[in-house]
Amino acid sequence: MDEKYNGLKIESKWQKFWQETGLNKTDSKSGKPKFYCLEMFPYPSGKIHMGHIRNYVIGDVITRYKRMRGFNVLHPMGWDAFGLPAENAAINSGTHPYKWTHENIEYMKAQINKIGCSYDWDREVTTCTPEYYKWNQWFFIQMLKRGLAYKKNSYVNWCSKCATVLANEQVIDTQCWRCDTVVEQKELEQWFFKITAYADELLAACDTLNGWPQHVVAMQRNWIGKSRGVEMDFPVDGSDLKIKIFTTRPDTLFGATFVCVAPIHPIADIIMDDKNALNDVKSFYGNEEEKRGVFTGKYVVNPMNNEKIPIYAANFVLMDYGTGAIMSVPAHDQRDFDFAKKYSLPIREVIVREKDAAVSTELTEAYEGEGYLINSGQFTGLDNKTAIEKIGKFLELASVGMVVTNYKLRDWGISRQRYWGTPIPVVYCKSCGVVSVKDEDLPVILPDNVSLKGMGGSPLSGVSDFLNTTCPTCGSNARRETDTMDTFVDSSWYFVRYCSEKDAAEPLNKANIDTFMPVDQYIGGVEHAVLHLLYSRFFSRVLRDIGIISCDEPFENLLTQGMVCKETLKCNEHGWLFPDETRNGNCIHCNSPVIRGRTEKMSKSKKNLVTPDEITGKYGADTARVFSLFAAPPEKDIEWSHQGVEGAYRFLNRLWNLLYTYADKLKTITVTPDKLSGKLVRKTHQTIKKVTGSIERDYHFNTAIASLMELLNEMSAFKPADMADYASLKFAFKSMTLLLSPFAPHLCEELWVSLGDSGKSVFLAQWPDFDEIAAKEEEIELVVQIGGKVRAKMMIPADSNDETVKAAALSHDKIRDYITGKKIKQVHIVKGRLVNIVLENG
Ligand code: ANZ
Ligand code: ZN
Repeated sequence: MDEKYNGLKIESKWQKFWQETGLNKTDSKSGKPKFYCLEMFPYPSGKIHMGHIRNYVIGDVITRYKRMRGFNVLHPMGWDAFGLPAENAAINSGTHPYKWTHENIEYMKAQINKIGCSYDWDREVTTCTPEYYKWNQWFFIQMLKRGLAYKKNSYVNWCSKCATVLANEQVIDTQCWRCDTVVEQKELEQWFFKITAYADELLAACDTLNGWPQHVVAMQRNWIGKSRGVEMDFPVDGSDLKIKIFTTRPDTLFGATFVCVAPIHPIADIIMDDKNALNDVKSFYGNEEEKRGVFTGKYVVNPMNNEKIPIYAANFVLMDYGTGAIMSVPAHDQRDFDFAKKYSLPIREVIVREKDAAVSTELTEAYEGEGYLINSGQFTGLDNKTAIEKIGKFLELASVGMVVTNYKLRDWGISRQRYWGTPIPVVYCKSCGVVSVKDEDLPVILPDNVSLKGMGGSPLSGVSDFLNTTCPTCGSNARRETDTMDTFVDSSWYFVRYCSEKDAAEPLNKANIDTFMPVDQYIGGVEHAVLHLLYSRFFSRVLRDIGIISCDEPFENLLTQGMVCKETLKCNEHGWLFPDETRNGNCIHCNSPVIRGRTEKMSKSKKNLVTPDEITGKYGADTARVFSLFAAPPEKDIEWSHQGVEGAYRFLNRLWNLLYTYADKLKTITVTPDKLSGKLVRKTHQTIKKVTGSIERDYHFNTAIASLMELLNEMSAFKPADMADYASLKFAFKSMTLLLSPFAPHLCEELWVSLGDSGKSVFLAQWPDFDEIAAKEEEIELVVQIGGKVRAKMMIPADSNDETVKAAALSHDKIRDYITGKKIKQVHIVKGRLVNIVLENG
């Protein structure tokens, strides 16, 4: 052991050691219970940021801890490697996406390895490789066979100047990212996955996601958005046309004072002559901030009361939900209320809070709550829940309506008119139509001789030797599909691929998958709380139905980690500033005072980024790890602070220095824990208990580290006098090293060697057990007096404070009898000896 702690020097050594000795590898056939620990894999953008680091370090601590607890842990890592940034880099700088991506992966992998994460790289997944995306294609074909993949028309963003389809990310404030042309909507035929076929199951299973943060489960439920309501026809006055509306509130039918259709509803064009006015509303379609509408000039008849009410085209009515048309009840729906106020339409109350209550003289807002019906013909007086059922039935009997269930969830559009993605494995044949590529011809390889100038439709349509092929069925000339898949497809099943090794003969071996799935602990950012998780839950069910996996839910437990934040600096003139753009509190460009801004998520644009290299390069990975784990529990945001990093670094140094002073002496001592006693031994047992508890209880690593810091204080204060003391100290050091090892793995390997009795990696050792009795506080005997007479004796923890001593004395069995019904004047405590209770009048 060197005299001075040097993180950099020891870290690369141990990282190499772990790789070479296969310590991070997972054996699919191990007899131990399995634990699958997974962090969301990164997009290889080129740089690892502190958010990644925090994510991986949390996963690594769990992994190392579980291994020491005897689990066979699967802890893999890979790359979500298809996607737009690589393609944009190609368009902008001419680097091929393949080259760009692979260089980034190499670089990032080195960065990840530098923080000492124990990944089994033999299972590395890179989604842009044919070995991987072959399976995207195979799943697609399976889904096509089952009617779970289909084509329909849908809109894409189109830049007429560049003559290209734009991804949503390439549309900036309604304009093309490259040429600022206003983006149009163009209708194209596209591929969809029928996630709606699983809507009910995905929703019902939300109740089983007990290991997820409940706000994330709520987001899943909302996104699926199941609602039961009524679809009913309103005949258009003076014509044969009908408008079908969807409502969840048929109980308010007597309060409908107008009907609204989406401006892009086909009927709007039919019934409305003033196209300019209609187009104006269309241009505000879906705009959440402003409600806009226009009277169409026509009326419908409310089939319930035969009342004639006007039809409006309104921007807030969406075409792809329900029927694209609604009945508007301003008294009981706030949006309708706002609309009615704006266009001076009548507002009629039909629900009141108390039975038979009078209507309000003037409503200032909609009443959306429960209540009783008024002004509602034969249904007047019913409570509204009953009325919903009765009116639903009534409408069905009268054949004007039907009770239906609607979902907000839409089928998943997976077609992308992009290059850097998985080719969709179908061909178009003049005689056979849409034909899937045969399994034995998979993968359909993404060609690399493509010109990426950012012009035209799908880049693949310009590659003639890709485009032109023969039909798998009839052999005549055919054309390949040139769309590629949404990259969310890649990330919807990568965790299944990890269950077998990279070069496995059977990449989706069922036995391997059944060994490891489901993921026991998934860790990632809350920004994926809806889509990625929902798509993965959907894919898992499809894979289950195909027979690939056996579980329903892919992720047993989910931890959404908080963000890494830092203070921002700003100059009125020069905007955000890097710390080194300031001097003595002033901007170096203009010398005006720097404004210390809010603490915000680290980002390049706010110039408050700290790179992992800065920290690992200066202090070493263990400091970076301990700081990021100590700053807050994993689910909370952490604020980056230089003092915090320094504090973590000091802690590790103190531990190192302390062991250095004792190392030679301790090396030769053997420890038999159950023969030891004393304050330090007790503290050690208590620390084992606390650290284990903090990890088991929601991974509260911050309190675990705090307990270790406390133990170190006690160890520093300890002055060993004899061999027994040295044995106690060694026990404390060994326990400290084991407990700290998931957090600061490199340092602890080094300490473990210096403690000297195994010569093996600390990670091959068992997690320490504590002894409940040994962990118990030392107790002392106190005399309890009443008015100076000894009445009882009691045992109490030696370092109890006065409050505790007083409470214990007053609640003592023997004392209670003397004091019940009496007033206590004073309680006098002589530390370590006695408690005297002085009673009033006594
Ligand atoms: C009349 C009514 C009265 C409504 C009332 C609400 C309150 P959820 O629960 O989300 O399914 N709606 C229906 N289709 C719509 C569309 N395409 N665009 C915009 N709004 C639409 O909401 C269903 C309610 O949202 C429906 O019930 C309808 O307004 C509106 F006191 O009908 B309701
Ligand atoms: Zn453009």
